[in-house]
Amino acid sequence: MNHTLAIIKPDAVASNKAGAIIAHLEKEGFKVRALRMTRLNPEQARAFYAVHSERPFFESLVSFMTSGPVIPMALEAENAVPRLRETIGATDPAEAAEGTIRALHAESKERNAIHASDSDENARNEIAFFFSQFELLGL
Ligand code: FUP
Repeated sequence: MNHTLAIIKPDAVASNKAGAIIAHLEKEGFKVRALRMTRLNPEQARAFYAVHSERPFFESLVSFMTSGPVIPMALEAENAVPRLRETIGATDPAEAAEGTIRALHAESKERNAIHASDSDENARNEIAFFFSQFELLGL
């Protein structure tokens, strides 16, 4: 078993899709091991997406990610990282495979409902970004 981080983004929380998305993840075999609702401030959003800081969409992404509450979750499954990437679909919902979370729930390339870690190393760092060692006991 291993772990990955998902974040239900502000668009999906605001449109009451959080329950459907968590149910979708559980149905796909992911176990929710840690979860909270929080609202990022700009400094936190910039730190989380630091790898994209030179990209033209960065400030818009920070503005979107701070626009309302988000729900980060540590998820457990076999091959958790690639499996979650497959379950959420491509960044742009227009290109996301049928039945994926982004195909079902995302509005646009920016307002795309959910984040998923893209490597085991990033998953470890991103889980530690949101959850304390205490909250992760047993994980
Ligand atoms: P993903 O890993 O699928 O979330 O995609 P990326 O890491 O490439 O991008 C991270 C986030 O930046 C996306 F979820 C949405 C945002 N983004 C844009 O707003 N515009 C783009 O052209 C690309 C990404």
